[in-house]
Amino acid sequence: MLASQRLHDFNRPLQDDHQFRLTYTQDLLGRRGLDVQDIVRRLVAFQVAIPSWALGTGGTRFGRFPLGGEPRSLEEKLEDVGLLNQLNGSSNSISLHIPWDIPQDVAALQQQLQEQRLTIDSVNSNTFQDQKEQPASYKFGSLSHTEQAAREQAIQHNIECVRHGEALGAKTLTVWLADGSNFPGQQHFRHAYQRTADSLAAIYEAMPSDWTMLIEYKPYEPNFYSMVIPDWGTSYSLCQQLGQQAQVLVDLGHHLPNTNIEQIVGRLLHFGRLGGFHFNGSMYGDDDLTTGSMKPFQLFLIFNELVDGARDEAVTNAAVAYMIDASHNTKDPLEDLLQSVENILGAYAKALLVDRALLADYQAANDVVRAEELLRDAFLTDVRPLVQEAYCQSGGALDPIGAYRAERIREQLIRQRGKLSLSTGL
Ligand code: PSV
Ligand code: MN
Ligand code: MN
Repeated sequence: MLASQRLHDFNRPLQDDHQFRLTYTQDLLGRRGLDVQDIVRRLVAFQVAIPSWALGTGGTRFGRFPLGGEPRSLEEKLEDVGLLNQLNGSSNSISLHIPWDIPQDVAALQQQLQEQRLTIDSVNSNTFQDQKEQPASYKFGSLSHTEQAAREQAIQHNIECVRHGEALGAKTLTVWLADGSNFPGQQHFRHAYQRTADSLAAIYEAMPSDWTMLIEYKPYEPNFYSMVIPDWGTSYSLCQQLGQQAQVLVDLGHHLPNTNIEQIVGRLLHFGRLGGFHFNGSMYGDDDLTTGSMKPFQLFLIFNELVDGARDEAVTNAAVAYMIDASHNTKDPLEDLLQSVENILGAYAKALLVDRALLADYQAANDVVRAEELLRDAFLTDVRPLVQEAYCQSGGALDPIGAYRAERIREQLIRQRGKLSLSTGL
């Protein structure tokens, strides 16, 4: 844990410059009738969950090059998330992946969560790998498997995930299935879908009534001919059959190139089925790069839909869970997560600048150019002083990565955990 006095000392020499930039931004936006304090309050309240599997190096099926100081246990993962949250005040929860993160000492973990003011966001099941001593193999699928024993095993694993989550106060189960086929003819599309729907129904029934099941889709990989849940339409149809506690999860990297993700977000909001996000950056596919590193305009347009939906009384979508799903082999994962959160907050801040009434007028008048320019103007506004102010107001660092480096945190972690420590992950 970082002493808050250290962050205070770190911020002091940066305050003068920050205040200058903040005042300028406040004046500029004030002239447009925007309430900057309200925007900052919203940024302070906005929280993005950190996945346990992003705290170490990974995200490659080739070589893994450990950076050192990676968390070796769930307790150490919580420590890392607590640290991130101290630095930026925007990451107060962690997503777990079972069996990598099976809680051992539940009482001790509960206490740690309380001390670090963290919560467990979601529990992710893993039926894409075989575990030691597991009787049935997932080589040919899990919830969709042709053999009942494999399906049953996968169902029980998901229920077990819910039980682990319950012990720690989580309320969300995220299901991502690797099920699918690699060659034409390998799998009967309709039957595989139905087996999956039936398996999900068994899990859904075992879930407590205040839990949400998030169903993730992905068009390819590890199966390259067909995935059982390849697209939002399939996720949506499964949710419709399951009930109101089932919601679609949009992972930004799980789309074919050039997919209009913001429109998918708008559609799901319209249907009240947008359950959550896995934020990441994508150049080609499921690249799991830093959020906002590749397509910042797209990220802004996604937030534009979210803000629009939140302000529209006709939209009855339940709360959306925000998570990061990334994995790195070249960057320090903690620095990457700080960057990702900053880009997410920036995109959100920009979406809050959009004059929705004016946009609606332009749309009604089919003024294509003005409507587009309105969005571009918000996107091109420098909102960094607002994000920094939000960090500051939540007791964090004006420059989280700067503070992380100044405090030599990675070096400290290497001293504590060793140069070769490898965290469990993808
Ligand atoms: C695999 O594509 C994946 O990246 C999915 O996005 C899941 O959310 C994540 O792994 C963790 O299982
Ligand atoms: Mn994901
Ligand atoms: Mn993925």
